[in-house]
Amino acid sequence: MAAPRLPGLPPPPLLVLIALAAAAQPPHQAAFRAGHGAASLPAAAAAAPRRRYLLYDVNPPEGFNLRRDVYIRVASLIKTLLKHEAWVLVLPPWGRLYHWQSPDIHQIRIPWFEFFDVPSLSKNIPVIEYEEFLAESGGPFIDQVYVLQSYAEGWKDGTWEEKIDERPCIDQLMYSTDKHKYYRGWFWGYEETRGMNVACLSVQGSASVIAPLLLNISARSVMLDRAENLLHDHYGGKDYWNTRRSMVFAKHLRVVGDMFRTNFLNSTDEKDRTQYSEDWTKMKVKLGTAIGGPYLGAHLRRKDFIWGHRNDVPSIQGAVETIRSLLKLHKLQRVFIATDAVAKETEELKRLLPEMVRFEPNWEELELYKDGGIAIIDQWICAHARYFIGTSVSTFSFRIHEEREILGFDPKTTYNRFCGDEESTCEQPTHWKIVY
Ligand SMILES: Nc1nc2c(ncn2[C@@H]2O[C@H](COP(=O)(O)OP(=O)(O)OP(=O)(O)O)[C@@H](O)[C@H]2O)c(=O)[nH]1
Ligand SMILES: [Mg+2]
Repeated sequence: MAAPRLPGLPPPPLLVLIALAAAAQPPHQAAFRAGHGAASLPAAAAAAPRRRYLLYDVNPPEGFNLRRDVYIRVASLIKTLLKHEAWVLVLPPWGRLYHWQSPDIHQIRIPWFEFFDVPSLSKNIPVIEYEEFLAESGGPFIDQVYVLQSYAEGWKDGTWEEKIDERPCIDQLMYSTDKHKYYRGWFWGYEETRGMNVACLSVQGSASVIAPLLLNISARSVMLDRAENLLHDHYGGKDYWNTRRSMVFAKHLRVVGDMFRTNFLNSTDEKDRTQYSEDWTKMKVKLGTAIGGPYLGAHLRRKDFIWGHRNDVPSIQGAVETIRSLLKLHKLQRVFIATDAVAKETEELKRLLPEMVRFEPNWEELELYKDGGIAIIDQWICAHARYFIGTSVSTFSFRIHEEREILGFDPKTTYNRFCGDEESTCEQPTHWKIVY
């Protein structure tokens, strides 16, 4: 079942545009326009224009920051679908992430608003939380689940082409049927959720390659599992950046980071010449405007990176030497360190670098913000430093680069990374310019 190519799709019919406009309005307004008294229908049903739902999930071992990248890819798919039909993206609840290992705190079924500002996301594409989907769509049922996979045979003749085909599942299916023939699976920790149909799709290409297929089937709710198999429609393009800029961190986390900057790093937006708008669509800061707080920001990715990237990740000692020389070069007294290092390593860090500053949550803060929130606070503080240095090929560091680009830092102060102790070339990260 080879899907037709996108350019062949018909233009969006008028009715669809009207439905789209209704979908973009606050639910109660849309209901009134549709001629219903709000009281005459259950609230959720009244709120629901006939829009279709796109859900997705990512390979379990993938971390928080790659997942943020996958969101950007899926958002561009939604933008393509919206040219033809009213679709909404259902935000996949966070949880059970490999790195989120703090014991005794509840870390599944976490809605997006705990980490991101959902109204900001909505200024880019229509989104709803999973629980809103449950209420609006009439229950924990997903009409069609597609598990994305690559092609068993790899690239044919070594030539790259974008394609998508329903194929037998290559890996063992992570869904099984219950006695009513419904499919059961992880579904972000929502046990009661059921899939009505599950199939595997081999895919090779950018996110929108799947659009024609989605527009051709009748399932109202479609979940793409293993969505990381989709590539970016246009990495670094305007759509990419619009989506990235819309991924504003939740305000409560930014506030905690800002308080920490003020109290421990002598850093405020005024002093640092940070131009910030709560409305990301109004932010377009000239590079070099922001000077950042009087501290060095360093992201030291440890754990699996120590053995996974043996050549380009420094020893603790090597990192401290680099930090010392950067402090001297930039005439800074303070260094803020974001790291996932284990206790033994942070003790060594403290011994070698007694003046370092870290955000160390107490148990209540950890329970409140969770591992994901603490990571965001770390990223936010690094994003406001006079000079930043990150870890080679860490998506955690990449997300800090982007944040600093949005804030308007001179690229020289952003695209830097630690070198491995024995590394000779030590290529520095690429500067990705925002396209507004
Ligand atoms: N609080 C905090 N957590 C961190 C830090 N560095 C890593 N982590 C945790 O470890 C996870 C890193 O995993 P990813 O988000 O996959 O990013 P990455 O592992 O650096 O990059 P890739 O695996 O290459 O995509 C984060 O989501 C955090 O949970 C840090 O400096 N501070
Ligand atoms: Mg990772």
